[in-house]
Amino acid sequence: METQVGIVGAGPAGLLLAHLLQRAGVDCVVLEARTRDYVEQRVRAGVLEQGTVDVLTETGAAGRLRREGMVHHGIELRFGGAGHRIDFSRLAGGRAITVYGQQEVVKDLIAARLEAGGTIHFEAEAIELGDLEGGRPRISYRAGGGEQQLRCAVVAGCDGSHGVCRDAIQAGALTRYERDYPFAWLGILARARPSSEELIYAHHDRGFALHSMRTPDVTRNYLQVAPDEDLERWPDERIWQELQARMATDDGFELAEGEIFDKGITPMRSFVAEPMRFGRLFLAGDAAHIVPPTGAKGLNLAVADVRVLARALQAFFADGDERGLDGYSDRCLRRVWRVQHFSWWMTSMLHRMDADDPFEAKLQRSQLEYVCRSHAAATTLAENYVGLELEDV
Ligand code: FAS
Ligand code: PHB
Repeated sequence: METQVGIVGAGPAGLLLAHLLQRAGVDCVVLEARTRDYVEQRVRAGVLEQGTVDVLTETGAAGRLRREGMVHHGIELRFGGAGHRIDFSRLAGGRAITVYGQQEVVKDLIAARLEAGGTIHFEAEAIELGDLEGGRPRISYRAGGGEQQLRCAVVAGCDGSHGVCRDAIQAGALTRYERDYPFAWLGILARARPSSEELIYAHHDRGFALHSMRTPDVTRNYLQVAPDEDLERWPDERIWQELQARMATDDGFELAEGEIFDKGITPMRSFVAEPMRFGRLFLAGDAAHIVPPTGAKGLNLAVADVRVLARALQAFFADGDERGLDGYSDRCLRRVWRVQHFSWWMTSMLHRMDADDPFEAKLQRSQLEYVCRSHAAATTLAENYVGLELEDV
């Protein structure tokens, strides 16, 4: 099989890239190891930056998002028994976030690609990449019980943090930056109505908690737990008890409870691979970087990468102009490190770091109070949270 761009992975990065390239008349093939059903059911992120909503809207993939997404103009930081609102309208020039499940974005992009006559090869697992430094890289993949080959001019490695593309880069050509956090998130989906208009990020002596949502009848809540926590030790009633304790306020706030129908534990780590390009291979999304979800950036950073990559590929295939491709890695890494810093900062400010370090706890409290009192500090949080414009980074 031959194409211009071979895309490995049908997550948000791979699917949005295919969507943008198809609109630009660039031929591409998407290889996805899992089934369509699996990728459309996989529960992950839920907060879309303004820039992510804008690119989906501009490219005609936001019909359902505009109807069903929940637009929020702020978040609440909760600590010391009280809540403090960060007002995006006042602090971030009216830019907002939209709460809409990642799997819904994935469903919409798959539908958009198939409606436009594009193909996605599901249950097609890339197993090896070759000739990345030549003009016609090769992707070997397993599908239909046999091994097949895809020849292309460029490979887009959008296969997430456990894919094959990053590992295809020869040793020594890649620098890895890593930080693991001494905790994880226990996340649930519950049939309960949201207990607030906006997301609540709670800092508490018992640990961090987050109240988020998916629809007017489904909430998404997270608890800080030990990195090696065993889900078996968290029956539903214990989860609700802990959420209520950490979300409590002096004026008697209570979280609406309901049937928990999804439960999972997500490790917390920061990771960056530099550069994001090797020959004709371009990494995008989780294949190149991981952020702790406290800043709600994972999905949005993947989208920002492919917006830059799509423009560069369009110029390359239209007029042989390689400047965008040559600048891709540096351009994206500027944003990656901005987002890494913001996600680390939110994580450090809001999680119980080390129970035996009262000095750390006092620093956190001072940081939280400053962010809620200082216009300058609140603006920093707001503009990073709603997402900085591509050009501004
Ligand atoms: P993805 O991982 O989404 O997609 C990669 C795709 O490549 C997958 O479909 C995979 O099946 C496929 N693939 C892998 N290897 C392949 C191969 N060899 N051949 C073919 N296909 C292959 N972010 C938040 O903001 N909030 C959250 O709550 C949150 N929760 C998360 C929970 C988990 C468990 C994970 C892993 C991430 C979470 N994130 C969250 C971050 C998440 O949103 C990611 O940033 C986002 O999925 C990145 O998108 P992609 O780069 O497209 O990678
Ligand atoms: C979510 O709704 O899944 C979510 C929201 C905010 C975060 C992380 C996850 O920071």
